[in-house]
Amino acid sequence: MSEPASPSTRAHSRPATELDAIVIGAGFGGLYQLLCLRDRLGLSAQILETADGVGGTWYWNRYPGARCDSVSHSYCYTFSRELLEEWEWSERFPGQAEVMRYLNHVADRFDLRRDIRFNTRVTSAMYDAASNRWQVHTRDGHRFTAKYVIAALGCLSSANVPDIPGLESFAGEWYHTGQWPHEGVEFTGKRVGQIGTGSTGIQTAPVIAETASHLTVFQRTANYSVPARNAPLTPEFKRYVHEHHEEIGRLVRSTENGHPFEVSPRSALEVSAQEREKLYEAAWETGGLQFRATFEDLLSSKAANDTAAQFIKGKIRQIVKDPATAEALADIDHPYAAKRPPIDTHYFEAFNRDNVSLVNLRADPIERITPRGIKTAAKHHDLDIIVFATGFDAMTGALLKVDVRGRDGLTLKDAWKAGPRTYLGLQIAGFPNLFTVTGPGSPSVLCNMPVAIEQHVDWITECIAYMAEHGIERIEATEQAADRWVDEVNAAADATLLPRATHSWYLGANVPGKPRMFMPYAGGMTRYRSFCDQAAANGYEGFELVR
Ligand code: N01
Repeated sequence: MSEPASPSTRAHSRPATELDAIVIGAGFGGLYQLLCLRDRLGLSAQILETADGVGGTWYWNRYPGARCDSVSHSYCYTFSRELLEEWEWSERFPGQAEVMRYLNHVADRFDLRRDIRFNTRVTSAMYDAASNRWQVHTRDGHRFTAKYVIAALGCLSSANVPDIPGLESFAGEWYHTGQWPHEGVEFTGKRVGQIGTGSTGIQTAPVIAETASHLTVFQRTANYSVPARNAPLTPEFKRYVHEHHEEIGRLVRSTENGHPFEVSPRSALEVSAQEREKLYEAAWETGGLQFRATFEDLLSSKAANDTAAQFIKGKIRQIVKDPATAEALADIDHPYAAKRPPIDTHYFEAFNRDNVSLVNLRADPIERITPRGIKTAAKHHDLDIIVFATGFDAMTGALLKVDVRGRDGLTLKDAWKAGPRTYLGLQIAGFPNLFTVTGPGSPSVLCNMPVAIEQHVDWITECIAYMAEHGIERIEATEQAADRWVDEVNAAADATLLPRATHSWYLGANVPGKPRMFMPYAGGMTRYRSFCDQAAANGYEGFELVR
């Protein structure tokens, strides 16, 4: 998957396309950013997008069962009243196809396609100090120059295929869930092996099991999951949503994680065991990520968290009939929600099917992939298809695949050698006029993504407008501000149980050799937004502005 580090010679012979701004990526972030730059600020701007359509992560993650974990009425833009009024979601948790319909509708509704260049992979972005412009090169040999580059590549867009020996020898088919073929995969009558039991694996296993002759799930780390309880939206609920757009918008912007539910103010330890059980039962019946909000201290107190962990483990043991399988599924080694908590549709129930089995890799590790399947220490598993639900080189992987060079030739790879270092997740010291939408160091993946994205895009847009108004040509986060921000990001994470899941992708631990650093900002959206707003109100404090 390595990209050419420098533009082809062919590229030099073509004139560069000159723009005010280049946006990389046509997902939720890029689409809204283009609209703001072009239609609100009147700038010449283009999105460069690898895929042949809009959608970002939703374009690539078409695996069976792919569904949003945020409730539909909060998983949307709020910037346009008309858009809110004309769009109607059909299910509590929208499936991949419905989210794609929504994003395609947005692209058409705001006439965005004319400024999106599809099938265009950015290979390098280099800052030229003399002209104060970025030189952007694409794999197909085009050159662009722009004053601003806005990286909207998504937090979960660089697929992580583990380096398991023998993969190249496998005679069957194999797929990564994040690069799923558009024509789909036929599982009927096939022996399928699925590696990975994160949010993706937990969504896809029950669906694959419906048609595969056999599904073997290879689990390295057992995981919690709570039922999604997805369902079609009732006419009454649709009416409620249409009548309460403003209230819902206000709510998602006021909560710490951008979801339309409040976290209970109660501690799990201040109620009786009986009352606690009743509340967990009710939350289990309601389903969804809201389970996390049953008590205020689930992510700050290990003792409180243990009560939720024990409840879910108890549910797993109740649901899964085979005691050995139940034990392996319930043998979870980290606090509940310290890794991104999955929600599911009959995941644990799938293990009661005759055609589904579990391999506990902690007891029986993978040795290699063979032409016929997967060899673990204990036995050979014959397979026709291997599905890698093995996640992403999250938060930094996609941008680091681009050869980004800032001031004085500083490469992003060098700047982030010890882990991603940003100011507010919005800018990187040494990289003037480069902005990152939901970059590392911002709440991003700990928040309902469209809420985090709108906040970032609005901030970036206002910042660029301020620059134009004040004759400022260059903005760059200072080293001191970035240092302070890294301390804040670490302190925010350390105040929670999140870093205790030491194998989490939040820490970069899922990719061998990746520096370990807690990447998203765990201090909550309210606190985060006030840092951003304050910096702007103080004339972009923490940034160097050059006229
Ligand atoms: O990826 P993951 P994901 N051998 O990294 C295992 C978002 N999302 O695609 O835990 C064996 O969470 C790995 O094991 P371990 C959401 O934010 C959103 O599931 O490292 N196993 C783990 O079980 C989510 O958190 C939605 O020990 C290996 C799994 O693969 C994020 O995307 C839906 C392995 C990877 O889990 C990523 O979720 C889905 C190896 N070599 C996802 N390498 C919606 O809201 C990795 N694993 C729609």
